[in-house]
Amino acid sequence: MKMQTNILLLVCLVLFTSFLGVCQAGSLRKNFYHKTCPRAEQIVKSVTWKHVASNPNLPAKLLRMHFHDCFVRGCEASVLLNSTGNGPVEKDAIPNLTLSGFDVVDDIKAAVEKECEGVVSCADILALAARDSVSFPFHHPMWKVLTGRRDGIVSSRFEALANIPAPFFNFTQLKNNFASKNLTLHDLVVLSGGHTIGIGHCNLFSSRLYNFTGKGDQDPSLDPKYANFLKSKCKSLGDNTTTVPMDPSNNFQKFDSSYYSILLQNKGLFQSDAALLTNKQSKKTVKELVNQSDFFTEFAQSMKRMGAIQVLTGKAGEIRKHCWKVNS
Ligand code: HEM
Ligand SMILES: *[C@@H]1O[C@H](CO)[C@@H](O)[C@H](O)[C@H]1NC(C)=O
Ligand SMILES: *[C@@H]1O[C@H](CO)[C@@H](O)[C@H](O)[C@H]1NC(C)=O
Ligand SMILES: *[C@@H]1O[C@H](CO)[C@@H](O)[C@H](O)[C@H]1NC(C)=O
Ligand SMILES: *[C@@H]1O[C@H](CO)[C@@H](O)[C@H](O)[C@H]1NC(C)=O
Ligand SMILES: *[C@@H]1O[C@H](CO)[C@@H](O)[C@H](O)[C@H]1NC(C)=O
Ligand SMILES: *[C@@H]1O[C@H](CO)[C@@H](O)[C@H](O)[C@H]1NC(C)=O
Ligand SMILES: CC(=O)N[C@H]1CO[C@H](CO)[C@@H](O)[C@@H]1O
Repeated sequence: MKMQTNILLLVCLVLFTSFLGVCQAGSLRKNFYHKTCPRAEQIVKSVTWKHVASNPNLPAKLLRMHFHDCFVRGCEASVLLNSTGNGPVEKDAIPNLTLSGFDVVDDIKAAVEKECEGVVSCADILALAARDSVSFPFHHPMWKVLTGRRDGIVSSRFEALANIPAPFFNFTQLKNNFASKNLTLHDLVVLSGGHTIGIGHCNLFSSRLYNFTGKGDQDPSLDPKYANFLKSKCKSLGDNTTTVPMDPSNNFQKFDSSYYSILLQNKGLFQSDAALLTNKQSKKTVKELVNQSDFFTEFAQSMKRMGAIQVLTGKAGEIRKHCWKVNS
């Protein structure tokens, strides 16, 4: 993997001088706004950091929002649209019930618009804000974000439900879901590491505690002591208000490789987490990613691939004036 990446980099470097563009994801580019809005990325970062400084839960919200955006119609900010009465939008879909951070995106957009009106897309703002929020404690960018995305004009709840993987998915379903976005098994394991930060609602995993096969039983693949802890938090199957940290090992706000360590201790919160141990190849990758510097390197690569899913570029789509509604 490392080797391949290095060779690719080398090939890119050689080709770069003669054929600009070959090594870009789609037609996204590094610093797309350097002429049209030179301070855009700086503004996104400073507004994001201002918010994260007072809300350490924000990185998890923005990272998940970017993931959801990219998996439905591609990274084109459809996740940010509010319903206009013409049917339910992505925000209204079940997986979105717990998304938040929309107000932060709106705040960033307002600051960017003040500097350069109608230039910077909401899709790019979301991609940058996800990166910048996670990077805040590290004081440097944890992955590169190419820019030049444009905003879509459609959002539907139906599509969100059909495209976002569910927490009860098994390995095959997860792999197929990622393959449908041209993401590999490796990307699946690496990006699942996003669950090193943030929280999960009880009802999304409590069947593992109380009724795994419909016989009032517990998921045998879940560590029994951890299951007891979870039961002490989640008192019933239908509890949709209580939340627990997804990473029980240390600080659930800390972006690190501990997701893989707890997974190997059978403390993955969702069935979709535990499922990564049910396949030989993916289990091997889980073990490799316990190494934090390897996880960070691989996460950067996979985020770049996720951030390029079905992007709108060139003259496609539009640059929204407000992230919550399409231009009229
Ligand atoms: C592999 C398939 C995935 C499934 C089935 C899945 C499922 C879930 C579920 C059910 C939650 C809990 C939501 C809640 O109860 O509020 C969650 C949270 C989260 N997910 Fe995923 N997810 C997946 C992949 C990803 C990816 C690729 C990322 C980003 C790289 C990601 C980042 C997050 C984050 C940061 C949270 C915490 C959100 C918060 O604290 O509010 N997930 N995920
Ligand atoms: C759009 O929806 C969000 C919640 O999804 C809400 O907080 C916000 O006020 C709405 N914005 C407008 C302008 O209606
Ligand atoms: C995964 O789930 C699908 C759909 O429910 C099912 O057809 C398949 O048999 C399951 N695969 C495994 C390995 O359990
Ligand atoms: C995946 O790649 C194929 C072949 O290049 C392409 O036709 C398809 O649109 C891609 N799908 C996504 C979701 O990017
Ligand atoms: C457990 O699942 C079975 C089968 O789906 C169902 O009949 C039963 O009502 C469930 N038990 C509880 C307590 O919900
Ligand atoms: C939580 O469950 C209650 C009772 O089943 C239901 O009325 C409510 O709409 C649910 N809330 C959410 C956010 O799903
Ligand atoms: C983690 O991987 C890096 C290189 O990928 C290596 O230099 C380092 O020794 C590894 N750390 C551990 C604890 O194995
Ligand atoms: C955060 C967010 O936008 N949540 C919305 C999810 O969808 C429901 C309707 O199904 C809205 O009431 C929430 O505001």
